[in-house]
Amino acid sequence: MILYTFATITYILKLHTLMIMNTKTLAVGLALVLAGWQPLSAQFSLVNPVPRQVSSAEGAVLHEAPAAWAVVADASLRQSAAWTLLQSAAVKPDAGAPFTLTLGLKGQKAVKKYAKRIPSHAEGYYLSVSPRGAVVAAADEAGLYYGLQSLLLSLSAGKLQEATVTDWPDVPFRGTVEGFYGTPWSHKARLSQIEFYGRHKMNVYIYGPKDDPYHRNQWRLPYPDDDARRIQELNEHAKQHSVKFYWAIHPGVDIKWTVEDRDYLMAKLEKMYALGIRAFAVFFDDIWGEGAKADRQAELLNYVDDHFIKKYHDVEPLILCPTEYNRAWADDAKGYLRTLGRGMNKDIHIMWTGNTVVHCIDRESMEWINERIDRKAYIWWNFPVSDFVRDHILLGPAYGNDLDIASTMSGFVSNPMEHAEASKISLLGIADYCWNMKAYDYQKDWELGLAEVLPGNREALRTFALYNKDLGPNGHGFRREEGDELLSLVARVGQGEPAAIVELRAKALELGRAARLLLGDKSNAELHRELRPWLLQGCLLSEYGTAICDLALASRQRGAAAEREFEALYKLSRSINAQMYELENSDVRHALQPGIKVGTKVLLPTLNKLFTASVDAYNAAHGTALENTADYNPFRLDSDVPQLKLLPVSVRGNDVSIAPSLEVINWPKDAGLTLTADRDITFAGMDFNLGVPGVAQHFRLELFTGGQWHEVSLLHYADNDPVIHTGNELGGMTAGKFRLTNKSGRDLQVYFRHFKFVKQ
Ligand code: LOG
Repeated sequence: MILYTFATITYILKLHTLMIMNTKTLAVGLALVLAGWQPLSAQFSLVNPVPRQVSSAEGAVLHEAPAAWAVVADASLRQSAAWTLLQSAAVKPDAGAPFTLTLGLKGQKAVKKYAKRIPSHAEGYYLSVSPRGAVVAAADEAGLYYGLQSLLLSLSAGKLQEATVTDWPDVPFRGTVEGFYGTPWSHKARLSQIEFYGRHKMNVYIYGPKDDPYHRNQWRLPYPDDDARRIQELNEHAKQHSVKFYWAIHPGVDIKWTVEDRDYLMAKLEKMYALGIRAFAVFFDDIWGEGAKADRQAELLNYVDDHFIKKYHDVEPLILCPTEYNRAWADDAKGYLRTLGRGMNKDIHIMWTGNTVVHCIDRESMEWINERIDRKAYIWWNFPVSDFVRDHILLGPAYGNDLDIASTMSGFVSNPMEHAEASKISLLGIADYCWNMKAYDYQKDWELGLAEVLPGNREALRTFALYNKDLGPNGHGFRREEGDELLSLVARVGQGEPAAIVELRAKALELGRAARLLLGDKSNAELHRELRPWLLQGCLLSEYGTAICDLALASRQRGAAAEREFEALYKLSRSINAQMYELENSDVRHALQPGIKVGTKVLLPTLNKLFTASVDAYNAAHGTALENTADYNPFRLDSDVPQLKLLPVSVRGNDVSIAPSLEVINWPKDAGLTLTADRDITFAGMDFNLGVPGVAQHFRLELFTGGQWHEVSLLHYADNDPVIHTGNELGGMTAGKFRLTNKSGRDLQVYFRHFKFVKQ
């Protein structure tokens, strides 16, 4: 027997191919590679997450996969998720079949012979496959489920590979937290997610959508019957797929540290227990004030742990999402994190999003947090969540987390997009990352993710996804690679090379074809529904691109015909641009964060630049004054409030808005935000919402006009209304900039729910 991992196999394969190529016997060599090497790894290379260790007999050949098997297993396993999985397998059970499938847990008779080979890790399994039969011997029921899954995947191409596999996960808790703001997932989407997690060896789904009232704003109230029934069904479904269903409660918004509120919380948890839920989390994110006190939170969580979690013997360890859930907000002097670390029972997990709210995770930051909370942090990774950039859809791969930090964390869950189906593209990678970090290959997993959600048109989806990876400018400053494959082409376009413009045109065309094709593909109806607004925008962007490339080429021609052509293309480009803008403002937009954006990192800016350059060239040659701006934003935001300074400013007609933020804003005393225009504007009105009734008195709004700052009064519509406006005072005033300052003399905590002004 030889033992090697997949990395070694691939390496050997490459070496082999290279040697063969050197001797110039390519054809023979390739045949050898196919016949001699590839089959050895072929069937188990179908298994994802990549198993930790696979060994295969030297010279082994592939066999036909069995059509039926005689199953040997302890009767107690009939209740297990593995058993349910077995029922759905293509290979059918048949007591008389010559091929046997032996299943068992450590200590069970059926797998006694293999006891020593079972990994001593939770969820681990040992799998051996021979032409006569297969054995899955596992550390526990989850391991059995995963081992069986690996076996089924290896058989999925109809071939059987002789091999033994030893496998277990890197991270104990792997999965997702439905923890975003916005429309919660549908019941159907959740059922489908849970199946997906089971298939990809994720074992956690934390239910915590910010906009489920019974999770957050009305946490004291029990679920209405229909909702309760659905949650029950999700929990059952999760069990069948070896996924732990966590139900999370978010009481921090208005909790009082009284016995009465504690009892409300306990009563709600007991109700959920009665529904069958056996895993719980308590969230205190995005709040301030009373609810944010570390000692109180620790006391409450310990109470829940001692009097609820431990009262039962079948409940998973409790999870807390703290208020200071990232390093940028952690104030060592106040000691919030250390208070939790010291004061909270050691079996309670503490969630952590990394150095900032949205950030990749590295070793140094894990050491930093673990030391403070005196336990291994449970990662809440804010990717691919898009609730703060709802104009983008994120179809790129999951990359950027260190690959040597498995042992530093207790769990890793991703917070996905409200677009459940589209989220699967990156979730597939996250599942693999958590299972076997060292073997993680995000690019490979991205391809697998695309194929999984749309097998029939994966190429088109891939092309489309190339333009939907980055988030665009955002308050968290979190960006993703998009369009790197275009950069050398873009440089050539910048040099004015006509061949490059032709190539860019082809790229735009290719995007349009992909988007158009996908618009007609409803094989994954949910994915189609989620992508539709961006597909429509992709079609327009493609038309815009081809028009601008044609325009750029026409601008180089001389003569009356070329001039007519240029002017026609000019009109066309502007018309498409206007349609893109209209689409962004059509009924598919989101009220708080309007817009539907595609290709914003490289393609769109390149096209806009090419448009401007071509129009400038034309104007210079013809003495015309055609408007040359394609995408122009006259406003710049500056702020010494760290959480505000990166927020993008958008202009729609006469409306100018600063993007909202979802988190609590720590607004230092005397700090402010300044919005500068590149010319004077006349104001019609302004309103903004800092989430706190009465807070207007603590802020000063000033306009810079006539060389000095001019104060404008701020008012609330009503005592209990947080919205702030400028009454009649602002209308008609002209200024080049304004600033809003915290004049209260102390640091303030507010939200930044919306900020808008209208110009005349
Ligand atoms: C929220 C989360 C939201 C995410 C991204 C945590 C712990 N809480 O700023 O609900 O989806 O950021 O916007 C958060 O991340 N607050």
